[in-house]
Amino acid sequence: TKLFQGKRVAVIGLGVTGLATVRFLLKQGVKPVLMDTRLKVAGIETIPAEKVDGIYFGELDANRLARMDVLLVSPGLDTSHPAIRFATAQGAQLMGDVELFALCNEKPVVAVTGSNGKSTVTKLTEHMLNCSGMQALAAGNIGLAVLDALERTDAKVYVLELSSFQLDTTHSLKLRAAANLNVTEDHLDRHGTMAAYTAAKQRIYLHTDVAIYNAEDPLTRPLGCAAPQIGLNLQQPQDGYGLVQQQGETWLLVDGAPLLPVTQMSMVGRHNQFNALASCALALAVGCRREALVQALKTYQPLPHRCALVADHAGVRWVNDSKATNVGATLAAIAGLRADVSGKLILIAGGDGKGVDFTELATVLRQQVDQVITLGRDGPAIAALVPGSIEVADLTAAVKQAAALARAGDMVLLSPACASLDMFKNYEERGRLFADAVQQVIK
Ligand code: UMA
Ligand code: ADP
Repeated sequence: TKLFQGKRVAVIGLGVTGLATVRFLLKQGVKPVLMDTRLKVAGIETIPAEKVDGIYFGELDANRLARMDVLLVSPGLDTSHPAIRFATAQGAQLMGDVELFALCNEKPVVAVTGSNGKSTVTKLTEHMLNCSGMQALAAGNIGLAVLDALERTDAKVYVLELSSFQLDTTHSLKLRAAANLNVTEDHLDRHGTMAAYTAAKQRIYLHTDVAIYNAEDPLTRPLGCAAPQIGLNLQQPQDGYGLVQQQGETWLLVDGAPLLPVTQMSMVGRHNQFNALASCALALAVGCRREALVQALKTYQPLPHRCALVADHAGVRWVNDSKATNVGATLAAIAGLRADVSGKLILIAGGDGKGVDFTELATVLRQQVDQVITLGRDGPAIAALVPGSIEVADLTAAVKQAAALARAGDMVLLSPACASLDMFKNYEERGRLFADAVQQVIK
């Protein structure tokens, strides 16, 4: 309750994060000023107007901000906004909801960041700990605001998914273990450079007891971090983690001993073997039982829209990987699935590329994909990488085109390498429409 006593506090951004922050501050007896650059936001009516010190919509007022002592800024808002810069130059303290969580939380926490695989590792780690009877709760970028999670008395340990934006405004989060899964090009429209994006992800290691990184991705290697490190390496086991051959099968090697054959995991694909190792390392760091790791890996229900089989009809498999919103994710999906396809791999890609360079895709598309079908704003840029690509107007047309080409043994994979926002509400809607269109063509 001493928190922010006598201080003027602004909550900037009133989405999921902002509203949770306001609820938290009201409980602490703080009367914040609320702002959002949008003209209206859903859910604001749940906040009693008399309990706060004003609600301001529209462009941020630099002078109003400069009168504040503390700015609690949402992750969706660019902290390089001139009004925010002006206020911090006058001495206002900038922090995010995760920092506020860190200042108040007393339970053990593990956390995950990375360009791809965060949600999978977060949910899988939560499942492992719950299989071990530990009452874990996943929160953060996965959807449940960390300050709402803080109120949950049923939670005994937190598994946080942290975005680069959340890490940028977090300074004192103490972790039992931290994992940075990979760093590939994404969000450059906000971070500006790969160096800035990489540095934001490195912040996860600031105060951790164990630093888990991807030994095959140099950008994830902890810099200036004194904590014990675990490098995860699928090519060559190290630090007790990797893949080993045993009884003619490939097993996960976890903490120095074989754990389980990968064929017994509920998830497929090489990237998910990596995700499994990361989750095991995180879960063990907070005392998960080994048998619970095994049970969890066998029973984990993959999240929808991530390499999910939506139909298997006349020998053709249709896979929805709509969550692949950047190049790295699509490369992982192709690498993970290709070996399992006896016939042609037909890829549907395209959408909003967020200003990235697609050339990294070219070789893989030419060598591993048999037919590329593109749509969306940046569809033409992807089609231009591969001779013989087919450009279509929308997702339904893409599915029809794929159905006309597919034969028994083939796989049709929606893995766009792009955000969905040019044509859909979000990646979930894109994935659902894909599944619906598939049902139409196979019936
Ligand atoms: N916005 C404004 N003006 C404002 C505040 C926000 O225009 O004053 C816009 C933002 O640019 C953004 C949208 O409103 O387009 C939402 O931003 P927000 O900060 O209010 O977001 P929240 O609703 O609080 O949701 C955030 C995370 N969203 C972002 O970081 C953009 C959610 O992750 C997260 O689940 C939630 O907090 C709870 O912790 C979503 C996400 O898309 C899944 N994350 C990005 C990603 O994974 O790529 C980083
Ligand atoms: P995030 O929460 O980071 O977006 P998800 O677990 O939701 O990650 O997975 C998003 C996409 O990234 C999936 O569609 C999948 O194809 C791909 N992916 C998952 N794990 C990895 C990984 N370890 N490396 C690269 N790509 C991955």
